[in-house]
Amino acid sequence: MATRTVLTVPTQPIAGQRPGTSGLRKKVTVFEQPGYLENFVQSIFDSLEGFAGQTLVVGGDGRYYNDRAIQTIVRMAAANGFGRVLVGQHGILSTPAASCVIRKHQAFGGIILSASHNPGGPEGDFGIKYNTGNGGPAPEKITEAIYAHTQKLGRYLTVDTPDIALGDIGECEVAGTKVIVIDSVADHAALLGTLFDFDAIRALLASGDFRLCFDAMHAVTGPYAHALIVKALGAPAASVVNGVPLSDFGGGHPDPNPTYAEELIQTMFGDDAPDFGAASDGDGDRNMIVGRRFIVTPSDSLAVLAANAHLVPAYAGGLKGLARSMPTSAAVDRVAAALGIACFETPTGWKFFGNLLDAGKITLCGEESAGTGADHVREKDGLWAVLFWLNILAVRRQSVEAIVREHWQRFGRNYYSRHDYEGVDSAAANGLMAHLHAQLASLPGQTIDGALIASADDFAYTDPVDGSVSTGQGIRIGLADGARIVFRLSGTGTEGATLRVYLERYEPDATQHAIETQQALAGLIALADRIAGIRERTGRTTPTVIT
Ligand code: VG1
Ligand code: CO
Repeated sequence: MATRTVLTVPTQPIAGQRPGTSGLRKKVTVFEQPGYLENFVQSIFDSLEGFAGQTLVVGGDGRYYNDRAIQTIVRMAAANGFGRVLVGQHGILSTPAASCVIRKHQAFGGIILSASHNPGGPEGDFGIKYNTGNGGPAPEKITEAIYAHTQKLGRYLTVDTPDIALGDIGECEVAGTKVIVIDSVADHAALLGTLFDFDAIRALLASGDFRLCFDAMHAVTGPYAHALIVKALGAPAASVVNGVPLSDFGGGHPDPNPTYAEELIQTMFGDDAPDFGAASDGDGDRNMIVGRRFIVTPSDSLAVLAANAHLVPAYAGGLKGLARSMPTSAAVDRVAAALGIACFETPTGWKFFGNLLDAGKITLCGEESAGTGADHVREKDGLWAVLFWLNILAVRRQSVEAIVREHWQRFGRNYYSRHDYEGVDSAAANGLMAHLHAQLASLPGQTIDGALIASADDFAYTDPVDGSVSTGQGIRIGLADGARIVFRLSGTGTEGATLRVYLERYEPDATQHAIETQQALAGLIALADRIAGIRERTGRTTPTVIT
């Protein structure tokens, strides 16, 4: 092996490098500042122990700055003594694929470059996060250690070597470290192939009376969707739209919700709508499921998957348990109760599912933000959810809408909506949260506009596996009739603050299941404003996005 000529570059701490809900996300222009990326990467390495000679996985969602960042990280990984670096071809690895690759190749960990659903391009956002050897996002203990290190580091290590050829699958050497450019799709596609009944899905697609549309939103899932939906399952190539990853996502906002995935919604509500529609986000970990003229709420989707898991080969033997993030609707709790298994309630962010999955306490989990996943990897997995739905549809041969309506009939309906107020003045948003905090003790027992408030707290979570405690995870207000309002500030935004208001009301009566969601929640929406003073404090009369 060639000797490493490691360069020690002096640097200074940069303020504000604290990872949020899912890694460090900033404007590209911030990341392009000299030393910004290097400082953070060195802080990751300095916070870890025992990786000498081990494997690091590196890949991203292909957004602007992805390739340059990868070259920097490869040099720094070599300088810091990793033995091997696995990089996705063209720098591409969806978040679930990266998780799969880390696990399959027994890597020490991985660095994923993505700002997920945030817009890309030179004026857009960039992001970086570290995943541990289980393939999952680093827990808070590690992200906090990384942040602490960014505030004191004085140097970073790199080597002076040429760029590697990201387009060519194969092996090369960077200052004594083996760098392998791998197929971005193969490992993940092979893993998904072991979970679902591909024959049944193939038969459904070949039956002639089923059509689907998958919108990759010009983000990372295009190549994955082609490999799985078109090549492996035999759907026509035109079933995948916007399937070529672009560094600015075609100017779009790769967030699979009815507002930003407008094109898919138009297709699915059009005259010649296909039977099944789906979209994924920037880094491929989220999913939106749409039936013909029928949108499936992510919280309902999780519940439907859990209730139908016995139809899928990988889960036919039973589920160990279920989990959802706190703001996610309780629809899945009812399924867990019916199955007689545990249902855990975690803070927002996939990192909180990792211990439960590792400990074998849960099999499926999900979030209201359109993330669903299972124990096959340690990230949420967009295409996994799509294949799961296709598997169910192939067995049940009913429409998406019929399946969801039957589900409500059996379990009752959790009317649910999230209202996002994006780009709110940070001081105003913090003021609103402080105002809520100040009311926590006095709210229970009060009747406001006819609604009796039963509970009010700031959600704290004690991890049942390692006992770690996470506080300040969102304000919950529970009404005596079981309805619920949750307020939290986003931890993924890069401009001002984003206030998220989550609204939920349970309706057991099947004759009341056809109400339009916003109408069904109108009383709660008004109550949320009354308690938090949203309009008055943010100056907004309507949310930016309603999902
Ligand atoms: C949002 C979602 C959360 C999700 C996170 C990362 O976080 O609400 O459920 O885990 O994004 O998803 P926040 O803090 O903005 O509410 V992704 O697809 O951006 O990796
Ligand atoms: Co994502």
